[in-house]
Parts: sequence; structure tokens; C-alpha cells
Amino acid sequence: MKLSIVLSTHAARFQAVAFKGDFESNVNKIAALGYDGVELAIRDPRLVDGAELSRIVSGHGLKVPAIGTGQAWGEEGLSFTDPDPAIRAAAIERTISHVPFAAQTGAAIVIGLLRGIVKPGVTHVQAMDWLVDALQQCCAAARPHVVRLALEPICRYETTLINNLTQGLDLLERVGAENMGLMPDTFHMNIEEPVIEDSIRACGDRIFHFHVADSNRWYPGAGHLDFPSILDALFSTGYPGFVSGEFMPLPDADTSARQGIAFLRRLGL
Ligand code: LER
Ligand code: MN
Repeated sequence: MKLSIVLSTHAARFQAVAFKGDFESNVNKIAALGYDGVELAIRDPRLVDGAELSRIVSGHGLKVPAIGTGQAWGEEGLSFTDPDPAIRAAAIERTISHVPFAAQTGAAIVIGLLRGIVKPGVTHVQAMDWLVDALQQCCAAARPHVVRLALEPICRYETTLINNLTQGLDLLERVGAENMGLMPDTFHMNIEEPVIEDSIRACGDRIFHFHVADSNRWYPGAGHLDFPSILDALFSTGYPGFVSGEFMPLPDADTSARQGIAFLRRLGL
């Protein structure tokens, strides 16, 4: 099993990110703990030096399996489904601006909360139409660079747009792009899926990236999720990618990262 962990390139408000702060020392720590990759949360590619990030990451023998984009929503309010067309256009432009670094590193671009929530005065149907249109534009821009996008089903407490994998698969049908897939997150699936393993198996080869946290959003092993069974379902689809830790830095970032990898490695997958 290839394991990565989410690392923010800047301090961020989102609490379920284990490592924030000084980039190189965090990469160093993550590599020393035995992870194979870092998933980078990047608010705006213009604020980072992609070549320098790549140099640091690969210098520690790590890969970048995915780029998280949610800070553009969390810190700036950009979304594909905002009633203001200028904000929707900025969200599309921001997503497309991740393509060069994604192409350089082979990372998938994750679409989490950048999809937005259904704002007052907007119907769900309208929001879905905007979402489909935005994803089609982003996928078309990414395709020539062989870059993939991964939409994350997110639980009802954070959005009303695409809460579960079935809705995610329906969305993929509507978008109709082969470089668009899903990123299931075990924390969200624990809330939304009737049977987590069945939902994963139904995705087949449409899983482009995968987040793990336990039921309480602590590191895997700290809650009651059945990770041997969940990961068995994931790998039964032929999933070749990374299992990426996105959990709260509790009791502290170092302990959570260490305990998470120790638990997952013990599974022997
Ligand atoms: C991001 O990957 C995620 O899981 C969301 O809960 C962000 O709010
Ligand atoms: Mn997630």
C-alpha cells in the first residue's frame, strides 16, 4: 500500500490537516515516518514555487499523488456554484491554474468544497448544472496535459452537493470526461454510505484518489471503522493509487501521523 498524508503549503483554517507550517521540515518528518507521498493542499499556485516544492518533495523520495484545492473555498469563498458568475469563473480559472504543477508531478487535482454549497436563492438543479459545466471546462483544460480530476463526495454537514458515491458516479456520467473520477473519504463515507465496501466496489476504476480518517476523524485505528475490510474493497477494484491520510492533528500532528502509518502498515496490505 502506498501511503501519503495531507500537507498544507500554507497555514490553513481547515482542521483535518495533520501538518501545517514549515514545508521542508514537515516533508522531512513525513519521509522519516515512512510515508511514500505528500498530498499538497495549495490555495493558489501563484503563491507557491512549484519547482521548489517538487525539488523538496522528490529530494526526500516522496511523490505528490494529489493536490487539494479546498482552501480557495475556505479562505477566499471561490466556488463552482456561487450565484455570482465572476466567482464561478474565478473558481474554474483557479482549478485550471493547478494543471501545470499537477502535470509535472503526476498529481490528481481534488475537487472538494470548491464545488460549493447551494446558496440561498439558487436551486439544487441550477447548482448541479453550474457544477457539471465547470467540471467539463476544467477536465477539457486538463486533458491535453494528461491531468486527472477527482471529485470528493462530502457529507451533509458540509455541503448539499454530492454527499455519497452514488451521486458522485451520476455526476461523472453527466460530466462525461474520462479524466474525471472520484475521491472517496472514509470519514464522509461513514456518515453517508449504506455499506461502505459495496459503495467502493460499485465505483470500479473511477476511484482516482482515496482519503482515510477514522470514524471520529482521528488517525486510522483511533475510531471504529473496519479498515481491513474497507481497504480490501478498495484494492479489489484494482485501485493502483495512494491511500492518503487526512485526519485531525490530535493529540498532536506528529503523534497522529506516526500512529496512522503504524496502524495501516500493520494491516500488511
Ligand atoms: C476535504 O478533503 C474534506 O474531506 C472535507 O471535509 C473538507 O471540508
Ligand atoms: Mn477528505
